[in-house]
Amino acid sequence: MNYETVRETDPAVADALDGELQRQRDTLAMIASENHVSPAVLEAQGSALTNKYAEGYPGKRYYAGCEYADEVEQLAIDRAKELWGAEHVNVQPHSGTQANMGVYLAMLDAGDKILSLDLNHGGHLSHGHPANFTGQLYEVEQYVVDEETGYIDYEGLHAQAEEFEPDIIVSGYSAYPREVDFERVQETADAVGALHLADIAHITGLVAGGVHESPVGVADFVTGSTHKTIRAGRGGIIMTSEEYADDIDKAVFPGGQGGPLMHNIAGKAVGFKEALEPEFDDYAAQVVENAKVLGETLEGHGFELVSGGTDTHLVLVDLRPSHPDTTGGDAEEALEEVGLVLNANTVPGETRSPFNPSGIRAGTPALTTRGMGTEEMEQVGDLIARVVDAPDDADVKAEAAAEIDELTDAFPLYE
Ligand code: DSN
Repeated sequence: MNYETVRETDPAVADALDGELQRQRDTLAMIASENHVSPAVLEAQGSALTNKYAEGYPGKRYYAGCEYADEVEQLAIDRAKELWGAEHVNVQPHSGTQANMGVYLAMLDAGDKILSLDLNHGGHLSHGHPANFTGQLYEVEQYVVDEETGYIDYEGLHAQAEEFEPDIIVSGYSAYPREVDFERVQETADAVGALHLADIAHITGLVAGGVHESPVGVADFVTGSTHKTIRAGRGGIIMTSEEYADDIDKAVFPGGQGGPLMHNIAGKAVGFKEALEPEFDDYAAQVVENAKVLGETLEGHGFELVSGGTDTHLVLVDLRPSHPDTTGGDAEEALEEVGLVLNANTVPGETRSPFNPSGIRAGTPALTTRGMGTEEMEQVGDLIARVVDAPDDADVKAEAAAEIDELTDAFPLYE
């Protein structure tokens, strides 16, 4: 892989592209929302479809020349239906947030009520944060996890829903390590006459791979992004029943977006085809197994995991009990210096600021894509512990960096 053609036109951008490729090759990508897509997905995303305007949907476009755009979008839709078992799929949202926006625009009026998980407890900006359009347009109340157990407080959610009477309840999270009980949220939604949006952005691949309960056919709307655990082209997706199909399609286009990013939709189609292969189920199972071993290794070194473990692709570490003087930002920075990239994250009962919170979030999707297994997760867990225990020790960091070089060489990326 090289950027020779870009270099002829624009050496500055080519340098940055080369730098990013090398960065990904030489580091351990443990931001839980990231992954490494296949060369086929990359090629599709870099295709001539980027030039095409195709407002509308397959067979009903506002422009001529859409025969190949139609073909690609229909393939993406059909494959998504097969992967997740949805009745209706819209693959045009530019991102997971745009997918959520499609649902809100379709179903809510300004001032309507959203009940969603607090961002500090693992929620997402697009679920009603005051700095996001959702917090500005709608009336939002947030539920929490039980701070003792780290699990969603489903009873508290139910009681809050009875009191607040939301128009929509949002489940599905961005920093929640446990399996979500979508049926239980649905029972609450039914009891209070609310719609239910399950945002599975982080766990699309785990659901498709059969290692996490599916909300499809349970919740009214299922949204997600398509480049995280599912490892397809970058963007968003909405799944729903025939009942809401027209409302959703109109809310995405022309409601919230113009021309679809057809090159990204091609990347979605290719990634979905890859995910339909039986090997993808093995991949999804390995992602979860790797996260479990990573978590157990960290616990063995005295770290405290929110909820005491994980059922998913990520672990959330509360540094306060084991490292009271180390912030999530300190840990993130020291680990990045040695070549391990994860993110500082808020934790339930957060006592610091969101800019430098008390936790770190680490995910296994990208390392699993590189072929790493449980043995490597033990090594990575040991490495994290050594660096976070001594973030200012140059010898410890030099040794950790050398170990990461060996690991990344042993599991090469985009050769
Ligand atoms: N930025 C993503 C994450 O890291 O969870 C969510 O959009």
